[in-house]
Amino acid sequence: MKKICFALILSGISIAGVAADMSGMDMKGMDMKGMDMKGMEQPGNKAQTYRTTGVVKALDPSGKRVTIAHQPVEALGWPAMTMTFSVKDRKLIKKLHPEEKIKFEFVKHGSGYLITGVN
Ligand SMILES: [Cu+2]
Repeated sequence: MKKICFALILSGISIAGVAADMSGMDMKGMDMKGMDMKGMEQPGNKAQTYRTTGVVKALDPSGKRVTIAHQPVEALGWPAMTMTFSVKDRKLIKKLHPEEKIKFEFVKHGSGYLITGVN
């Protein structure tokens, strides 16, 4: 009788132990995901950089703005849309052509968005 009770208690403990380990692992996984995202999007507390792809629709003659039909930007909750971005460096815009498909990165800049890199 005592032995049976002991065995039940032991198995009870091991089951609880496994359950605790598993929930611990799940939480660790979630924490790490959150940390990874923060780490990637806010390196050294600089402005957050967003990345997406799009098609160049219009190039402003001033060389400082470009209109892009871009894919959704999950980090901003943006659907796919066509919008105009400022461009940090005129050299970036010189490489672009209408209807060209590009991968680009941008940051929030004042009330608008500024493209900081194209590839
Ligand atoms: Cu947009």
